[in-house]
Amino acid sequence: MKNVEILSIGPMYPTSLEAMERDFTVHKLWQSKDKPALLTQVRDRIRGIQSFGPYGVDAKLIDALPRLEIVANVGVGVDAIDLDAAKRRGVIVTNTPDVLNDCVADLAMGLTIATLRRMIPADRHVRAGDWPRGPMPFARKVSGKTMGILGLGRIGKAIARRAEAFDMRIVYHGRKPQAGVSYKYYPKLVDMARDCDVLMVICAGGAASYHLVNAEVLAALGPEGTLINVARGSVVDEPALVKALADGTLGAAGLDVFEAEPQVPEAFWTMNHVVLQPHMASATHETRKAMGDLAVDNLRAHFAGKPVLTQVV
Ligand code: 8YV
Repeated sequence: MKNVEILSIGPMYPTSLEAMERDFTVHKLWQSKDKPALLTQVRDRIRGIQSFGPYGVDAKLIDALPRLEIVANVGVGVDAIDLDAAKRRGVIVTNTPDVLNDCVADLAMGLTIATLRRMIPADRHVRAGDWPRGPMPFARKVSGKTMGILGLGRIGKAIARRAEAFDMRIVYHGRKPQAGVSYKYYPKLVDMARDCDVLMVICAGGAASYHLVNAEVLAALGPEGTLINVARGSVVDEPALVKALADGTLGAAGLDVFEAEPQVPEAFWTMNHVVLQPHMASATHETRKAMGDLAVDNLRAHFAGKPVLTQVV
């Protein structure tokens, strides 16, 4: 397959990249000092793109590559890929579902515990030598609380299983109730927010979920409520979140994702009731390798004339 040329538009796990470079001729756009020049040079030969979550594939890029057949994304979310443009051109798009469920769910629980139990301020309290001067203020209990899951998909269910082990009560909101699920379903997000202690955001990003978590939902979650977002920054109205946290309308937040990553509103930096992560949920050696390998397997399957493994469109 060495004669097949692939455009790599974002980094991936080193051994997966090596594997892709063994099988294909790979042009690494993300390493190029002159991206437009590289694109002009290779555009007529590129048959596949390997993309990575935040590095989008827009209609302009798809249309600039006349021989493009497949976009293999490293990541389950494909909100940064123009799926309509891909469909119009008959370009296959694949993602990396399931292999990241555990890690994203683990971090979601970690953020929940760290935020409610105030683990980051407590760590700072010890490091600053403040302990001998007095104890930390009390935190909030995790076990027994109600977690409202926005988006009970594969990862949402993995989070729910973990939360159940903490004796949390699980409720959920999504477009429709799911057959075979015993958790209570809320047709309206704002009603679920009013009834839960922790609002866990794990729905897909994109136009359909844009700013679903707005000022009204945050107010319903309330001064003793906690927002955890391991989905996409775009699902939450970020200025409304900053305001709700600043004026105490909302209790606390644990955030792995932001609206304009890697930019994080400076207002969050000094908030002790907010735990911040730089979009890390899938970022373990094991999972990033599994995601990279799956993307390469999709490319291999396609260029061997076989069906791809995890097709989105
Ligand atoms: C990645 C993700 O961190 O799979 C996704 O959709 O959000 C994460 O696993 C992302 O692709 C890179 O930011």
